[in-house]
Amino acid sequence: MSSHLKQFVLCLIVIVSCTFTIEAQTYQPTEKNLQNRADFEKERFGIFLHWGFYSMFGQGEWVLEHQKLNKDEYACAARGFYPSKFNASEWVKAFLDAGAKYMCITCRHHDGFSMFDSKATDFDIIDATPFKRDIIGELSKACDEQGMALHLYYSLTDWTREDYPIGNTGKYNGRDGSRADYNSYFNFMKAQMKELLTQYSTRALWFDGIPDHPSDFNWRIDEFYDYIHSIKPECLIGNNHHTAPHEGEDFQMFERDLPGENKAGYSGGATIGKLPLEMCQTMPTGSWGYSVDDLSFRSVEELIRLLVKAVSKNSNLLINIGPRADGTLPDLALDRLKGMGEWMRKYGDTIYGNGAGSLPEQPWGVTTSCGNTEYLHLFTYDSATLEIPFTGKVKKVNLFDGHQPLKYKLNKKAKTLTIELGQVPSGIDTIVEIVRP
Ligand code: FHN
Repeated sequence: MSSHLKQFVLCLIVIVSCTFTIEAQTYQPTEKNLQNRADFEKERFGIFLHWGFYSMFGQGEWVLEHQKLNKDEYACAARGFYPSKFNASEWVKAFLDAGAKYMCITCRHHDGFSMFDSKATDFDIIDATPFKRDIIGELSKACDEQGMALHLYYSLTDWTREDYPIGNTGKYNGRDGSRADYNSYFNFMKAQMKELLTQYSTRALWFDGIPDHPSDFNWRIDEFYDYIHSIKPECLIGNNHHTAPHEGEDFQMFERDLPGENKAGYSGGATIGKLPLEMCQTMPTGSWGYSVDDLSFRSVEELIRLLVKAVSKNSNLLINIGPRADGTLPDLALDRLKGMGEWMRKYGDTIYGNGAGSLPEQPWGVTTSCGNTEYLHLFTYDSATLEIPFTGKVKKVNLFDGHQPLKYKLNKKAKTLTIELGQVPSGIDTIVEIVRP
C-alpha cells in the first residue's frame, strides 16, 4: 500500500472514530424516556412540596442560611422532628382530587438532610429523627397505589457537609472550607442517586442548587447525568440552573415565571429549548418551605389562571406547598387544592393534553388547543361579541359550559372570526371551544 494511501486510510480512521466519539457524547433518550416525557407533558399539573425538619422553625427552607445558624446545632433540631400526622395516602389523594397528575417533593434540600432512608449518610429521616419512617418511601408507595407519578427534588448545593466546596451560600454555619473534596461529595451524591432510582418509583429528578457556584465550576454534570441514565434511562432529568437546557436533560423548568418571561428575575438566561417545559410557583407569595407567618396564599382564581397561562405556553405548572412540621398541609393550601379540583373536574379537558393555541396572550386571556379543537380562555372581557384573528375552516363554535352552540361569522378575506358570546363573560375563565373540521 503506497504511503499516500496509508495516510488517506489513517485519516479516514481518525475521522470515523472522532465521529463515533462525538455521537457517543450526544444524549439519545430511550423510547421509555420519550414516553415519560410525553406523559409528563400531557399531565400539565403537578404539586411541588418543600418539606424537611426546617419546617419546625416555621421560617421557610432557608432558615439555616438566613439566620446564619451553626450547622451542628441546627442538626440537633432533627431530634425533635416527628411529623405525627403525616399520611402519604391522604396527601396523594388530596393532590389527585385537585386534578394534579404528578408530585415533586424535596428529598434533600440545601441543608443536606435526606427525607429518605439513605445508607450514604446518617443525616436522614431514619437515623437523625425519632420518626424513623421513610417519608419518600411512603409517598412512593402511595403514588403507586393511587396512580400518581413521583418526581424528586434534589439539591446539588449542601450547607452542612464538609466535603461540599462552599459556594455563594453556606459560608457562616461553622464549616471548615479547607476540608472541601468535590470528588468525595460527588461520590456521595452518586450513592444517593442509586438509592433514589432503585428504592422508589422515581419518574423524574428535579435538580437545584447550581447557581451556588459560578458557571466555570465543574459539577461533572455530564458524568452525573450519564450515571443516572445508566441506572434508569427512562428517568427524566431537569435542572433548575436558569439557563438553556444542558445535554442529557429531559425537561426544562422555569422558576416563578412562565417560559419566555422574567418578572421574578430567575430566567434571564433561560432561552426556551425543545424539551417539555414546566414552571414552578409557590401557593403563598413567599417562601417554598413552611413559613408560619406567610398566609398570603394566591387565590383559586389566580392559581387556575396561572395553570391556563402555563398551558397556553406549552408548559406544565408545578405549584408548591410547604407542609407543616406535624405532617399536615396548611389549611389554606387544602382550600386552594379543593377549589382547583372543582374547576379541573369541569374544565380539565382544556388543560390535560393541551398546548398553546393559535393566538399569543390577548388582553382578554389566552388560548389552548388539543388536536382540532382550540379553547379561548376569556379571563377579563366586557363585551358579548368577540372578534379574533382566524384562518381556516370552522366546524362548530360552542360555549364550553354545556357545549352550547354559539353564533359566529367567519370572514375569510379579513381572516377574522366573530363570535356572539350570548352574554358578557364573567367568572374565573369563560371558555369558548372552536372545533375545526
Ligand atoms: O434555593 C432554592 C429554593 O429554596 C427553592 O428550592 C427554589 C425552588 O425552585 N429553588 C432555589 C431558588 O432558586
